[in-house]
Amino acid sequence: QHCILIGAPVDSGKRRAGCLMGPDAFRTAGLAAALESLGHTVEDLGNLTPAPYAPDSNDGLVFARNETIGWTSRLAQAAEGALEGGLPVFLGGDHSLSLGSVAGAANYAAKAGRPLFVLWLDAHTDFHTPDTSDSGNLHGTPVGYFTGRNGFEGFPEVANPVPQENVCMIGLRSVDAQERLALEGSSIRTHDMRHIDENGIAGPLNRFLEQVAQANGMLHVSLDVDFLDPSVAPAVGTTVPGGATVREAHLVCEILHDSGLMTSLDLVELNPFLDERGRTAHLMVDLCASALGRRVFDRPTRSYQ
Ligand code: DIR
Ligand code: MN
Ligand code: MN
Ligand code: MN
Repeated sequence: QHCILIGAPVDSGKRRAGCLMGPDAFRTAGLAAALESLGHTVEDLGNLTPAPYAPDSNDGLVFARNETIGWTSRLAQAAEGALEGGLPVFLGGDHSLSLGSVAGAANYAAKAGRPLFVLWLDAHTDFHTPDTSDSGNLHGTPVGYFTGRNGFEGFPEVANPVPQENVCMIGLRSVDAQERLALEGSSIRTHDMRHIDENGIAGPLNRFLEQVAQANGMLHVSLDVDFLDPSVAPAVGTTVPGGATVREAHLVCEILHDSGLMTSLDLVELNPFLDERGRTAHLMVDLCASALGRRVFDRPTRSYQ
């Protein structure tokens, strides 16, 4: 495959800074070389900048709204364009980058006459709107945005909202009250950590992938660092104990590769400022490699401890 790395140093989606260093941490951890060693060609588009935006006053609850609007339009454009040429891998940046990456992928899918599906690997559901958010941090809103919820006035129009039944979330263990309410009335598929504990992670994933295959869908995968347990992935601002293990996460990625269905990928919320000697960055790179074909026996021997 032709992998297109797109640096998205988005740091406007929450107040704690650091995700802007994510793209270079992924590069330093050897992402391009890992993908090339699997036989892929890799093109690195460098880091994007947001479209021009009005300065943010930050006197209301919502943080850095205009900057996030600038990123959203730039990233939607970039996603739509890159999908013409290969498999875009967005190097975040915080999760607000997915307002743009998913909206752009949906525009591309609509042009191609195929439905878009989204796999959300996250401790959180990110189903807020700017009106329901308790934190005012827009990294909690991408799923709300690309499924077409109201409340995103001033953001680029979502031309092709992703149908709720095409969204599958795995890894959940931190859902705000307002998100829970909205999800109860939605057809988004949610799999919380208890479900994974009791049934394993492969079942719900395989059922979702069958649905994607049957519809000849495109599949955007959004991997938030906090999907992983903080004991193995500490470099994220919103750690939540009880997350996916290293093997659960690799299995998801290995199954994704075997399915051949993934058409775009976000690696988000890595905050290198909080990392321990690149440990989280390396794990994310290894997971990306698994999603692109690395098998257990191909893996370089590396200790995370
Ligand atoms: C929280 C945190 N639900 C919020 N969201 C995060 O700010 O709305 N998403 N960390 O990944
Ligand atoms: Mn998230
Ligand atoms: Mn999260
Ligand atoms: Mn392959």
